[in-house]
Amino acid sequence: GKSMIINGKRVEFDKEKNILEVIRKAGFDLPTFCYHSELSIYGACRMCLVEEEKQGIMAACSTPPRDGYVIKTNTEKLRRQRKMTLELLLANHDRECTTCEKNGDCRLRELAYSMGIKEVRFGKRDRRLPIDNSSDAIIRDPNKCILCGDCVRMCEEVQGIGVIAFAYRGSKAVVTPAFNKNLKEVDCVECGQCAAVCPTGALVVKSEIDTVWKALNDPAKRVIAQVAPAVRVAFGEAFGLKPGDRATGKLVAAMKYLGFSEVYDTCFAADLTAVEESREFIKRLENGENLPQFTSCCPAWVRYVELNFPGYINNLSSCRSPQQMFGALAKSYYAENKGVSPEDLFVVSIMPCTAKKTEARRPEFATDGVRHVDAVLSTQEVIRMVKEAGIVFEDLEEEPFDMPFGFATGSGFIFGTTGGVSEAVIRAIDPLNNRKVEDLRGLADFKETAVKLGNREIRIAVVHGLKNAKDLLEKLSRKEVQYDLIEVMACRGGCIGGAGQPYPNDTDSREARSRGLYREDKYIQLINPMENPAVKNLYEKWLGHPSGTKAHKLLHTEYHP
Ligand code: HC0
Ligand code: SF4
Repeated sequence: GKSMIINGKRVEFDKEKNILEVIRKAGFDLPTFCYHSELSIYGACRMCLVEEEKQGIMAACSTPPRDGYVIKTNTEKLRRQRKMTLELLLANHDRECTTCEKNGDCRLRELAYSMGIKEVRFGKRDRRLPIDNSSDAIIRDPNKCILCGDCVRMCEEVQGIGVIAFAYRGSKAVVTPAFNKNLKEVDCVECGQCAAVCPTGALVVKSEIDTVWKALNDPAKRVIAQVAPAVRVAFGEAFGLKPGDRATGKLVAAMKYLGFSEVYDTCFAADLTAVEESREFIKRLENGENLPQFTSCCPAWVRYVELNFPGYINNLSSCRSPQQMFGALAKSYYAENKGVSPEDLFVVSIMPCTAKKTEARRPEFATDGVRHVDAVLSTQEVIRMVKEAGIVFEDLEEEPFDMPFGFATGSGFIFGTTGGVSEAVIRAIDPLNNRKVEDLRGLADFKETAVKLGNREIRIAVVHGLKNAKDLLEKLSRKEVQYDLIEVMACRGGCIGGAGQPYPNDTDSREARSRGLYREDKYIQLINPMENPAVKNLYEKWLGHPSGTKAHKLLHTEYHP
């Protein structure tokens, strides 16, 4: 086989696309800002420089491996060059680290420390660019941008959106939406993935922590929470657990200490969604209308269809997402039962997602001006609140979710990973197909399967990452493919890969988190959402029949181009 020598160590290589991958395989790390194995190679940050015996200095990310290379990664010359590059970046960077949202996770800060930068020898640039605060989900501060282009490539290559790009040249270069517009004025779907790859504080998730503290400290408010499926398998990463490890019980306990009166499970609402969505699907199959049915629980995907494929709006399931079904129930059924007025009830969602912040603000999800979901915190925001409150997470005694919205079947759990919503719908339609939907599991870009329903064959396609959704919709428009049900999640891996999850949000983490949710599913006796006793009880006591008049009023919605 082919091999090269890295820092004196011989390493074989085969399919590695560049030297950087071989170096990492050899057990050495190199600093990078602009390299992501899932994005195209840009080679601009110049941090991954290495020295080859004959070729001299080269960028490891953009050089293909070659048999016989003898490479050093940490010579004096390289150290000097890297430090210089870093200092130049720092000179142009707003260095108000203590008040920066990215403080704990900033790669620039981390590298400045590990490389021992004590002073920046170059003058600071004097221009201050305006901060873009227009989005409900992310804040863009160009003064902290180091022009690595990660966000640009993420938005274009993975999400197929392409609303942010490089503009101007030389010292005036910036990353910005076209024509210097702000994010609200362009077709951004607020998926947040640009912020998830940003190495600095140039793109960060918009925090609602202060709003939630205020409500928690307000004696007139009763504050309750719902926790999304994907949060439980990522939350523990901040407290020494591995991606995919279950943190549910301790998370509930921590939230009680934070002051939430009750903590409920969005997985319960996901079961409810699967019930409604499957009834809707059966109706559409009978009438032959609006097929294929598109899942609609991912708000970035819904926004994407509204903006880019308005002709397909009626294909979206009219079901509200589990987040909004929960919100609607909280402000009606729950409020009435507890004798709390909807204004005094403060509903907080804990989500892996940034687009959920936007969804919760959509005017259709409010009654008489009172929002159904009052605030949305990302997984990372709750991690920060737990740390700020001085709660020693590791030592907590596990607590269960509260009832009546605290019980879920396996279907509710797998909603949080790509393929899960379709699998839940199949379980609700045809329980005999249970556990026969392996084709829809896993993190492949595109998945499909066919299941028998009576004597009819139902074709299902599953994609995640909006670029993959775009490709599928284009094929659908050209009538090259035909499906009855299409599931789309905007983020790769589904919600487990949401932009609100802890870093790194890479392939390995996503795989482990996904396995974690299937493990939850495996260890619960009930997997058919139709059999959820708490859901059944709710229909009996309050909603009437699945897909009935009251269920429609509270649990369904309409979309707007
Ligand atoms: Fe998801 Fe959801 S599963 S979108 O992927 O459907 O964010 O985790 O909470 O609402 O349940 C996110 C995750 C949710 C919703 C649910 C759905
Ligand atoms: Fe692009 Fe998503 Fe970032 Fe908007 S939030 S700029 S759509 S990556």
